[in-house]
Amino acid sequence: MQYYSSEVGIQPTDLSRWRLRTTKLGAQRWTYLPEDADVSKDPQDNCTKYLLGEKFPVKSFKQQRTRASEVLEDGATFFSEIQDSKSGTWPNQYKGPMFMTIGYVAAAYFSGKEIPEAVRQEMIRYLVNTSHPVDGGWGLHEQDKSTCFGTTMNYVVLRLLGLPADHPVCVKARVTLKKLGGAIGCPHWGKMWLALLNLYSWDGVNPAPTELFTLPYWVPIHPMRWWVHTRAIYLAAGYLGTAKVSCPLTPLLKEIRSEIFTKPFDDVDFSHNRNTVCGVDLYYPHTTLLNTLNWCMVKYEKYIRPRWLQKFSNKRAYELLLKDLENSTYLSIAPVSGAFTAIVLFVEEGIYGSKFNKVFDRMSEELFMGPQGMTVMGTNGSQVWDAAFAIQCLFVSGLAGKPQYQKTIEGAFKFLVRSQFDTDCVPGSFREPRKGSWPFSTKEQGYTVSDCTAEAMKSILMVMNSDAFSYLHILFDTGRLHSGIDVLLGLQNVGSFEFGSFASYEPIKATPLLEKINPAEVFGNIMVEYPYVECTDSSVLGLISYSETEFYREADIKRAIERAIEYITKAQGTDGSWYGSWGICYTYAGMFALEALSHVGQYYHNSDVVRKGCDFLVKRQLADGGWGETMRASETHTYISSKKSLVVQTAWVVIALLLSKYPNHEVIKKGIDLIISRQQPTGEWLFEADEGVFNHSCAIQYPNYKFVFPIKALGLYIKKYGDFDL
Ligand code: LAN
Repeated sequence: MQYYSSEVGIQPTDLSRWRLRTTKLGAQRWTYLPEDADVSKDPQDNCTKYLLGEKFPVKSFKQQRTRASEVLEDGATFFSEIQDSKSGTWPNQYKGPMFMTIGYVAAAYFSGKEIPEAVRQEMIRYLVNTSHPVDGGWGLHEQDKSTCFGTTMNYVVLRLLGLPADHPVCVKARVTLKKLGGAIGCPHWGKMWLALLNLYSWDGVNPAPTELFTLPYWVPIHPMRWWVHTRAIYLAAGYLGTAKVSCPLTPLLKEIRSEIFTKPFDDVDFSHNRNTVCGVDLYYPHTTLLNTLNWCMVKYEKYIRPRWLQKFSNKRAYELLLKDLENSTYLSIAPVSGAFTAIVLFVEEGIYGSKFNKVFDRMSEELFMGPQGMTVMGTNGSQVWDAAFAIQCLFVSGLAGKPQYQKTIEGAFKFLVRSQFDTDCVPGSFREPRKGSWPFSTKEQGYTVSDCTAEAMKSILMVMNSDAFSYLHILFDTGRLHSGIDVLLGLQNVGSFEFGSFASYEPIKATPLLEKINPAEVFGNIMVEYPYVECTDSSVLGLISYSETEFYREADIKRAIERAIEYITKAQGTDGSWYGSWGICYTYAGMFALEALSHVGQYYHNSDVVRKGCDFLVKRQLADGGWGETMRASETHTYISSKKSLVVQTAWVVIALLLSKYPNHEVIKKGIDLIISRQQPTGEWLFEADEGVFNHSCAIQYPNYKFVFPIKALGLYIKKYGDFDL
């Protein structure tokens, strides 16, 4: 495939030299073999080839498939082929957000750490390939319109990585940036990165004082009650803003200063532009309350704050940050907080600091290669989440017993077993018990997620209850699930407004009114935890699957399921829909909700909720027989159909309808036909559009969804209606 980068003279590295190294715990690291290495001694495996967009001999390749069951098996075979044999996971370029790479590059530049040449080259290539085809800018996420945030950050990244200002890509991006009003319109995080890089004055950045972290925990707005991501970001960024650190001005930074504003740097009135955010970027405008607080904070920092207090509160923030690093084996929860944290450690310890070096080193696990180049991902991967769905789709579709998938399931199962948390967090880190639960990516990352725990538990139980895998039963004792159940039950919300629901990482600990001081400007719902219908659905499914074969806290589990079902019912819109917060959008949440309801005996024929839920989806079937939703649906909270159906969303709806026992076979069959028609001769399905979302405004790709959900949909269909000729 021809990429834009080659048109503008940006050459790829030698792709045959890239290797993906993984560990048993799922860490992923791309390495580039040196020029003198003998490449043939260390051949690329299928997983790596696939991830680089290269061909490999495919077992399932057939000239012509004649039966639906062949479609199913070939899809599953291809998927098995791209499993990483060492870890048992399905590594993928978990990309989309366009504000992650700045963190890695800024941390490297700030500290003087070298970025390996091949990485540098591929990062440039990725950014060039994802620049907007018309105006050359970048948005909040890959498919977004150009925004001030995206364009400023990625322009600065390109320049720091060495692309000259007169390169056509930079020239084009600069025109767009100026049209957007220049870097002055960046949202809060953008301004912070710029200030750290000495490309902006801290006077123009709204304060994030670390004094907040010194408050007693009973204060209802204490930051350790916020959403785990937001508090991790503001812990590190708050430290840096409170200390007002900036890297020394270099000739390159001086040049960039002169390129990103609409007037000379010295003429920019920073302090009067603290609240300036480019209109195109703004998703979540400031409230008057936030503006007032910011005004007060600025005065406080300038005239009132004693030096000792500033030092004291930063010391407190640093202590908390070190605890977080201990809990996350120096990964931090995700790349944004990780990069701010790396700079904090550099400031504290200097270039030879052992903690700084550990954090910087682990940042490499967030870098991921792909056909368009290399980028920093949304997290250090999606290992546990994907492995859990992989096991489930093979079991549900009746393929688990077949010998050709045995190794696949075994690998994924062993990975899940290894990934269960076996320690709690260090005392004083304001974290919930985590022992027994599971994360989204890896055990080393350290953060429990409700639905990941439930889905992992469900998958482990599938294997543990299967005779075909009895040889694996020695590896796990279901008693180990007791503590997982304890964690999961503890995550259920008990407040009156969100009663019975599950949030993402923790139970809700503060009021959503805190959103009134959400300073991020480009994201909604980031301040606190919220009840999420998908997390609640998965949790119900995990608890039900557990209670079918295990006996522990039976009454508590029963009550938790009842309460959760009540919540799911209440969360349904009057039109029968459920809004999806982590996938796009109503089709995603609809599938999870209807699956959960089906497991408590609610189907189309006996439940109004299910009937309405199915009818909502069926009404949106497209002429080609499938379903498709765009990112606009997540942003605007209204179902917005794509023109052409998408395989993943079609699979979600088909699964929902099948599990709900939707009576009209025609409707379902058309969806199945669409899924079949999109399968490639290799057995794979191709990327069509972003499947995931977060904070209402940022799209993110889940590359394994195009396998696990079509496989599950086809398998369920064949089980119910039988195999058929194509
Ligand atoms: C994720 C990815 C997975 C996702 C699910 C498991 C699918 C969900 O059901 C629960 C929430 C969770 C774990 C989740 C939370 C937010 C994440 C970590 C992400 C969407 C991936 C990237 C995102 C993170 C917050 C990005 C940093 C940006 C901020 C706005 C703080």
